Amino acid sequence: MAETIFAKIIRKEIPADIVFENETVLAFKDINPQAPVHVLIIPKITEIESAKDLSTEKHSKLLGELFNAANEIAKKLGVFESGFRLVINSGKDSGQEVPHLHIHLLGGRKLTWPPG
Ligand code: IU
Repeated sequence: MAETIFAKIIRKEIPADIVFENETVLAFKDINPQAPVHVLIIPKITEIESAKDLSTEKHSKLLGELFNAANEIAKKLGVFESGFRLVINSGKDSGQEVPHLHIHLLGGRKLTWPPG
């Protein structure tokens, strides 16, 4: 699998505005924010390209950690009570650009539905 820019961000080879980090998860502000709060939450392991690669056997713990991180970040950035949206694009039709699993956390304004 080709290395993505997110692998370089994980290794701190290129800068990012990091808002959360632990042993397994990294989260940083999206460079092209679509809402006042727009953070990408990613696993530090690089082999999961998208949601379709997730399995209960291999990734249950990691998924719990990603969603725990999302809640912590929402609290830290002040959108936990007002509400926020978590989005995972998976594959071509979704518009996924970076083949490294990432959860978008969006908030800080009234979000419309359905998304485009
Ligand atoms: P997508 O779900 O793969 O479409 O989302 C990729 C996101 O990564 C997108 O919102 C970009 O703005 C964002 N991003 C980034 O924050 N930093 C980068 O260096 C690159 C993309 I490349």
